[in-house]
Amino acid sequence: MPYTIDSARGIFPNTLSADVVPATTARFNQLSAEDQLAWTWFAFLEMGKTVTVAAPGAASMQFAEATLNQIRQMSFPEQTQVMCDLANRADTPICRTYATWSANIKLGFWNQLGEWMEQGIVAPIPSGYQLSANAAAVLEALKEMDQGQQITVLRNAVVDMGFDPDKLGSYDRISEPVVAPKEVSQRTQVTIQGINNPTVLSYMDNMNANDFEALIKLFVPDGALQPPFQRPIVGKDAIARFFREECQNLKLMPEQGVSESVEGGYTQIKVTGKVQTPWFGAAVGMNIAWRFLLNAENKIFFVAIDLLASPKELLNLVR
Ligand code: 45D
Repeated sequence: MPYTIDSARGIFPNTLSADVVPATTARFNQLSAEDQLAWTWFAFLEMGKTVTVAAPGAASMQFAEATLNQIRQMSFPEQTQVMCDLANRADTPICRTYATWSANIKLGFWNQLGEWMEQGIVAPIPSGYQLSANAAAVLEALKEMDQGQQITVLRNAVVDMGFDPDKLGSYDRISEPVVAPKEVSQRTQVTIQGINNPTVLSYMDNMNANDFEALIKLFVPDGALQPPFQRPIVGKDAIARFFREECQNLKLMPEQGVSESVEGGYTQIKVTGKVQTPWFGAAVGMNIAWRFLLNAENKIFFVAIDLLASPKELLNLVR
């Protein structure tokens, strides 16, 4: 076989992803817990000037409800302690519960706490809180980014909090209920300038329809999917789980692409375009590249999803 997952990761090496995101996340993680909470608060207020978060429905939030109510009953100092524990990734019952949640449940949990902080139900960031010089510099860096990059930094901050899931041992993962795929009559079809490969088109259309069963059939059994700034997820079972847990109600809007035959009957295809998350809807269009490697049977051996460095990168289809 001409490719391994590892070598596949290097296709279209000219693709410039937004390295500023992991760099900023690393700087954020160096801050004290107090600074992290205040920083996220200020970052969230900053974002709120231009976009609003779409709060998840009750069905998605039911799993966080018990913990949220527990926090609601606490005194302000206790609430502050819980939030610092989460930022510190401490070993507490709440931090352990948090670790079992999918990214969307974690985001919904913080979104609720943020609302309660605004309403005075949960301890606010003390008025006049002074960010450390480092934290202030990281906030300035965030302001320079495009919105897609900003929301990715915020998402990373939230996902990394709580007890380390790798240290939990075996546990039940808690994620939102899976929605039914869209009715066939409700589905839309993408068109991609320069691309007529049916697998790539079906990938986009099935993702947009939340039809994860059809979507996973496009992959080879030991295929891999690499989300932005992450290691590849390998194998159909793991990828299918990722689709159910993290990919509901995304909107993929691919625009253009380039396709090229490579060794062993494989085809490499790069597509660029926009992606919307249900959290922000049409208000935030992330600039994305998909780098596909398809085998001779036109099955997906590998696909990487990159958050691009700039809108200019949308036009970079260099092989
Ligand atoms: O600490 O083709 C307070 C894949 C202060 C699949 C707070 C994909 C205290 C394959 C403000 C309360 C998924 C890879 C905190 C495509 C405090 C595929 C709260 C890509 C924390 C295309 C903060 C999908 C809050 C992509 C509430 C790229 C923060 C999806 C909330 C990207 C932040 C989705 C939110 C992104 C961030 C979503 C809601 C980046 C959401 C980000």
